[in-house]
Amino acid sequence: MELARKELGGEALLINARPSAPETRYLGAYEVVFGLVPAEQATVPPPATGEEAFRAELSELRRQMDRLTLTRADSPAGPQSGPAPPDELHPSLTEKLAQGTRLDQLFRTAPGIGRQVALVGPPGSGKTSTLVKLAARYGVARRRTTQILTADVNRIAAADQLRTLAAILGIPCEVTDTPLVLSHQLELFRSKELVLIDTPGFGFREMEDASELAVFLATQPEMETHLVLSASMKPSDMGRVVDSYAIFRPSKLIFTHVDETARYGALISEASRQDLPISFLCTGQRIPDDLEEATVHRLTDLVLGGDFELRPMLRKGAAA
Ligand SMILES: Nc1nc2c(ncn2[C@@H]2O[C@H](COP(=O)(O)OP(=O)(O)O)[C@@H](O)[C@H]2O)c(=O)[nH]1
Ligand SMILES: [Mg+2]
Repeated sequence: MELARKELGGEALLINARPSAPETRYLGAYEVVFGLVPAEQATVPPPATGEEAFRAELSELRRQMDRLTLTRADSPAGPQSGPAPPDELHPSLTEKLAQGTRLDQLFRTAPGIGRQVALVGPPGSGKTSTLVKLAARYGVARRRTTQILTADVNRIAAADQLRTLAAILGIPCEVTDTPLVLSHQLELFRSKELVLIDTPGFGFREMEDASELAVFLATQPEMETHLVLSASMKPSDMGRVVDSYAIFRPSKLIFTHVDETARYGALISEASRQDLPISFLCTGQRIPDDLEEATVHRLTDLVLGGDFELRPMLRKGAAA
């Protein structure tokens, strides 16, 4: 970025970055394309020093990320159209609330990530974008040595998309097409302070294809697997997805698309039913801004904000 700004001026924008082809690698590890936007649109801050420079660099990265649109063509959990379906708490939860249990006692949160993290979940739930958010927040911002691995070789261009995003962050990204390769890579990168693994999204009818990867991840002692779910899913669909992903033995839940719904009953129901803590909430597409560490306070606030019928139940529980 520094060189580009020297040559092209403060408005230089990173348009593309990818690992160099073997024949041009002697020139450098990455091939980058810079461009200029008209002066009135340019918002690149003036060069700064120290902390300020680091922040400017981060916000520049963020701006670059925003320009890259991730595909969501295969998303069964896309934005809601039409009126929201009626909210539906799992009957056992409704019963507990009626008996006086407080809403905030029905679920747990466990924000943060371990050293080896895999994100699993249905297609379009937000695994790849969440992984990049985590890489920026827990890798780049904390200056940890980070490695991204992607097992998503099923979808055309999925790995390229992640590679591009990773290159912008300056994080190496390797494709891993079988659990055997993945196991070699985990060994190879065992000195990295953070290893993030992206996985393909498996639909209901594809869960059989998931079993080899699921067994591998579930039996890695150090692996922390987060199940990524769209908060805007219908409660019954979410329940089915969570049940089918049990083969991965996820230890935490991440809810994405929190900005696209006002109904959070399904989210709380599943967290409670599975007794799995919620680690993060994703509230939009911006990388890495739209990632929040889950807290009980924030979640109860969400539920009460969107679902007024629950208010008396919470009060009743609180009084009890
Ligand atoms: N509005 C909104 N969009 C999101 C959120 N998380 C991901 N997306 C978008 O959902 C689409 C699918 O995300 P992606 O990460 O590719 O899903 P994957 O198939 O599970 O890897 C992309 O367009 C993302 O930008 C979120 O929290 N809110
Ligand atoms: Mg993906």
